[in-house]
Amino acid sequence: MFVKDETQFIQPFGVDLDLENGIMLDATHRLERRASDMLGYYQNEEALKQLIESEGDPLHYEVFECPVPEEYGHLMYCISTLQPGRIGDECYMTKGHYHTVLETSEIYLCLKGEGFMMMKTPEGEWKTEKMVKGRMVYVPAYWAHRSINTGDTPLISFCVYPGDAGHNYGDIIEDGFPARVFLRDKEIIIEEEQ
Ligand code: S6P
Ligand code: ZN
Repeated sequence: MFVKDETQFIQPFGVDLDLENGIMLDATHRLERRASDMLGYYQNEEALKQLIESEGDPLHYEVFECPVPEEYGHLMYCISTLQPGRIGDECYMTKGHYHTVLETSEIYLCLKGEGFMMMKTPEGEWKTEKMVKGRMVYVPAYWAHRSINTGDTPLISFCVYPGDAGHNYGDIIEDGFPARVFLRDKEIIIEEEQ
């Protein structure tokens, strides 16, 4: 048999995407992150708590996925839709993660909106790449990544990454990223952490 143990044999399939609204129509998994899931991530925790109280814990971002074996040889893919807004004056962002298998990369194709991909290595080197409709960002192996929405519409991306990559959030909760993105007087400011 030509099939190897570490990679299941599955049938080919197609998926319909609503590129305008950032929805994967046949998605079987929809992961939702609300404002309360972001406690501990923003500089101004008080502003986040106020938002949760005054607006009833609004949606922050969502990820649509289809089930593909999470193993070597397969490709995971998803649509990630990050709402626009500010916590204090810090732009809405995703939690951010390393891949559990550090030596795995990812492609983000921005379908709508604008913002940045913030990336960092375990050694503290960091980099931002502009995300805007039609631009693709290559997140290389070893780089943790977080999307940040600097616009006033949802930031929608299509992502593809190796099936066995996995997600490591713990290291980001502990160390954060070396820089944050703010919008002050309509100006985007990328500020390094002290
Ligand atoms: C997975 C990929 C995306 C993110 C999604 C949510 O490797 O990078 O699907 O999971 O954008 O972001 P986060 O930081 O909460 O995982
Ligand atoms: Zn990833």
